[in-house]
Amino acid sequence: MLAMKLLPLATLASCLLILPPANAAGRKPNVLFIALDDLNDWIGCLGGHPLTKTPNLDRFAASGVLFRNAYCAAPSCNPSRTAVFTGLPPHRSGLYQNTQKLRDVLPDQELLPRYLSRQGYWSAGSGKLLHYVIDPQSWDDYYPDKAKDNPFPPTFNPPNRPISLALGGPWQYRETDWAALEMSDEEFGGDWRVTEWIGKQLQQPRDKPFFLACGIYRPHEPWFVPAKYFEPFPLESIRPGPGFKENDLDDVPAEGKRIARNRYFPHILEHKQWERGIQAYLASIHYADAMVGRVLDELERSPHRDNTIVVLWSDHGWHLGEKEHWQKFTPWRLSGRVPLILRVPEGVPGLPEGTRPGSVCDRPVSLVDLFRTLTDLCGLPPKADAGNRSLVPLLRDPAAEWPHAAITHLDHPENYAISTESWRYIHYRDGGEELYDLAADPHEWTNLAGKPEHAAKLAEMRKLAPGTIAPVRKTRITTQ
Ligand SMILES: [Ca+2]
Ligand SMILES: [Ca+2]
Repeated sequence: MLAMKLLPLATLASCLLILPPANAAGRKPNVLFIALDDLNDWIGCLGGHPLTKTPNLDRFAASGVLFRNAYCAAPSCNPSRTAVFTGLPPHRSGLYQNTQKLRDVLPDQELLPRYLSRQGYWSAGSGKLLHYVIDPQSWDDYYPDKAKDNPFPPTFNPPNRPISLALGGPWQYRETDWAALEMSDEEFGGDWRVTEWIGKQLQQPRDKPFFLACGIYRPHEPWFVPAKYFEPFPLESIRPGPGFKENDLDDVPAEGKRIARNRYFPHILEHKQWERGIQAYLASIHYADAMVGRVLDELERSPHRDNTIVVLWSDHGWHLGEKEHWQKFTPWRLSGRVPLILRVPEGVPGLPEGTRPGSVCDRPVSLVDLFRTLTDLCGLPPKADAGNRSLVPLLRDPAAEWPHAAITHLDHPENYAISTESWRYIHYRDGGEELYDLAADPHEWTNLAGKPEHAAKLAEMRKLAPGTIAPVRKTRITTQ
């Protein structure tokens, strides 16, 4: 009798030993993580510019949840990406600027890919995911070469630069330049190579769930892309973005004017390059969209298609003359608002029903919440210090109650913007303030901060600021 009773127990034990390291529902889901660089809301499904052509982003949005009020943690590459990969916003990490080196400021922080690897995942990436470094310790594999800590594959660089925009002086970023290149995608290299490698990874059988991160560099400058991507945008059709308004800075405080007037826009006007710049940005977006399409197509024919969460985001937006500004680094919506789309298949531990195709969510969310969102979706323990806000309730019901605001920090701890669903508040280190009613004024043309009838709303928005704001943490390197 004793032997007969023990046998099933032994059998059960052996069954437990051969189960995969996943929950009872099955294997952990894979994550395909697609980052775009400097892409503002000029995508079809966000309606940012009437001429833009982004059929692949739009079809992906139609298959999942499109967040229409998603904001970066900071409107520049390094702090925005660091926040995504650590789960720490700048006001907690002290990393606010492009010049602060990740591993000087946060030597021991575990980044998302390493965290997932420690939970049984295979983590790999390609292209720009962090700020011009790979951080090799964080990945199991990386293309082109983890050992060289350079995330960029070979990319064609035209000789005799600049091509379109004369160099105005040492203040000008030398990559602010644009041109249509008479070559194929493959000859151009760059993001084509990144997406080629990502596509190959998607076709491989895997004995572990994967975290696969695809860093697409366009529409980051320089706006050189193959000529075919310029074709839908003839120069005579080009118009400024819908957010442009003459004299829009008249009601902006002094610190806002200082940030806006960074010399680029007058320089571009002087050289009669405004329309050409807009054309090149649209072409670069169209190219980036085609690269996204390559990855989505590879996922469609991948054996992992039905068990892969897809996340697509841009690190921040971009101005092309709006508020007399050309570039990023501003507190306004055009810099801070980003495309964010998630698609979750059925059977995922944190959301067994998956996302509903064609969903839109207007709640204000931050990219810094992606870390916790992914660990929740994958059924993994949350990273202890990465904040506790998860987007899963909104993936389940995009209209769910959401009492939170999104904070976007500029390069100084006392310069920040707070976004709710209908309002935006901007605070400057010298005490200057702006308040915008997004329902009536989506382009932030009319600053209501000084209007007595909006005093109560202003007071309400001020209270949403973080209670504690970390100072800028010093690094060994102080120049870019
Ligand atoms: Ca960027
Ligand atoms: Ca204005």
